[in-house]
Amino acid sequence: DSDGTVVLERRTQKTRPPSMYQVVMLNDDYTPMEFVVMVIQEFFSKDLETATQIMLKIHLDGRGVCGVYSRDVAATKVDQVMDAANKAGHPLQCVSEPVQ
Ligand code: NFA
Repeated sequence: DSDGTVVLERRTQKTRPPSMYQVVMLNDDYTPMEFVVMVIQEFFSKDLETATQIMLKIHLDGRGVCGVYSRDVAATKVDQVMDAANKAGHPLQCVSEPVQ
């Protein structure tokens, strides 16, 4: 254009980074069910009944969503869960992934 710079037309929609992330907990054979329920209550603000349902879903299906948050908050939740599990000596694993 007038100052000689090149301007490329964007013909496709600009891709935005995902805004929401689900915190997914994974099953293992060793972490006590009571510990998982406690962690879900404490870090995901669930009552005992809801936390128990989520824990059983993870136990039966291999994984389960504990909550959906912004990227930063989801990452903090993962850190909190992994910290608590490590300190208690349990192999519990937790990851965050973008909501499709
Ligand atoms: N599978 C574990 C057990 O039988 C319980 C568990 C549930 C672990 C959910 C991790 C996540 N003690």
